[in-house]
Amino acid sequence: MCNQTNCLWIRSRAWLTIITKILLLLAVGQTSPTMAAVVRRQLAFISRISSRQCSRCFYSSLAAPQSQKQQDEITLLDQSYRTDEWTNISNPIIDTLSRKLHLQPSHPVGILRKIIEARFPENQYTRYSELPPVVTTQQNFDSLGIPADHPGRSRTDTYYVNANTVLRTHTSAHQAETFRSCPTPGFLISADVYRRDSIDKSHYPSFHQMEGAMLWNWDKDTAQTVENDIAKLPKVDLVVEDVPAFHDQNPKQQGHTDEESIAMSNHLKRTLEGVVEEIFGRARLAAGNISDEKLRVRWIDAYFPFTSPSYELEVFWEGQWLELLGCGVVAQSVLENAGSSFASSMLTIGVRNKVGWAFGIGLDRLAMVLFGVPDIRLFWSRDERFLKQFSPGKVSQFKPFSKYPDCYKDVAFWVNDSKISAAGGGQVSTFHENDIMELFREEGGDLIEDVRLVSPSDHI
Ligand code: FA5
Ligand code: MG
Repeated sequence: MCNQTNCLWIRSRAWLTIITKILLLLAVGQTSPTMAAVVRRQLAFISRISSRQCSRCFYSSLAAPQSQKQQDEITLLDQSYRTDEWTNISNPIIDTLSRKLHLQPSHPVGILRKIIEARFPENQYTRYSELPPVVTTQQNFDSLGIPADHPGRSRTDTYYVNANTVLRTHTSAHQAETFRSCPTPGFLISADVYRRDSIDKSHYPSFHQMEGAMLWNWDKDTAQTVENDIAKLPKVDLVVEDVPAFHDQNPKQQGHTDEESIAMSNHLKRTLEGVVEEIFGRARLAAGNISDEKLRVRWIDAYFPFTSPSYELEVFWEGQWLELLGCGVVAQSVLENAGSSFASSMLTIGVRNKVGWAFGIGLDRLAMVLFGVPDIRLFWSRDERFLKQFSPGKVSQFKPFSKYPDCYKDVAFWVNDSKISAAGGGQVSTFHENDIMELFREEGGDLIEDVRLVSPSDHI
């Protein structure tokens, strides 16, 4: 029986058992070469999990880690931050902060960044790729009009350094400051971003995005100016399923004329179609696919609090639709408020008399397609057999260097009885599956491919 005074389960009345299925990846990229070593590592991991003094403490220790609770500071990239009850950053995440894969010229994510950047003329789009990942909640959420009760702000979805500071969850966190300070009409921001999420072959809690944006002066000629700029874009040869520029469910903004909204949406869409054609053309070549069938893409209406109208772009690849990016016409409120938190909290300078578009594209899943990498976690490998396969500016197909069959383990343990919710809504003590994912990742690292809740039961 656990006798720790801070153990949550002692105070709780009803109990729930969760049987969790762990898929241990016997791994491509793993350094120990023999099956025996792999199995030994798995068993050691399982026994570490099951030999904990009190399995109920899993949750309590995750919600308020002992080490972090006792210390009131956390060090991230050589800088100390005050911690509080919102702090939920685990050690594996701290380890990834310094990796900066998008800056490595021989890494697939870095190579892809360069390929995309090359599509955007340097004199029109300033590049930013070293903005630090620790940002304020003002930058990550408030500057973009993301409301206080948005599920993405909850502790179960976002890594909090403390109540006011997070690891950026998207590159849009830098939109406002960059709109203010950028010397060219457009910019590209590439960066590592962090989200608490489930673990599988295409999800990793750290990944990379590239943000792009373009602004025009807002005056009576804007629509015509944008139309002229569309005519200068390189022509693309794709099969495109489009949606109307705007309609009631995906409206233009008050103040924008129909012509302005349509012109900006078209400039945005044609620009991004060019990027996709380039990337997937290279992916086909690298994979030796010489079919002359045209690539299919489709635009879908979307919603983001900081753009309107908003869209997502998907590409049809290997038999399924793959989501690539979110984008839209920048909300005037974002531009008006841009810079308020940086100049002075009392002063809002804003970006006046400008209109434009923005997009955010995920780099990791695209790099998986481009380089034929089957698992997103391979990007974090430090194994030379992975890293040595790639060279700057070159798109090559990944060659698997070691493969073992998957191995499943079932683990049952007790947790606090509180609801198992999809999103915690910002509550500090609400249980969430992501907490368990984090726990397993902290113990087992990248050896664990997938953790799944198989059966919740309260009959034990
Ligand atoms: C955003 O992050 C918005 N900031 C995008 C945006 C920017 C919209 C500017 C409007 C204007 P979303 O959460 O959908 O949106 O992520 C954008 C892209 O990042 C996705 O399309 C996907 O390619 C990638 N992405 C999202 N989550 C993950 C993940 N867990 N792992 C890998 N890639 C991801
Ligand atoms: Mg999305």
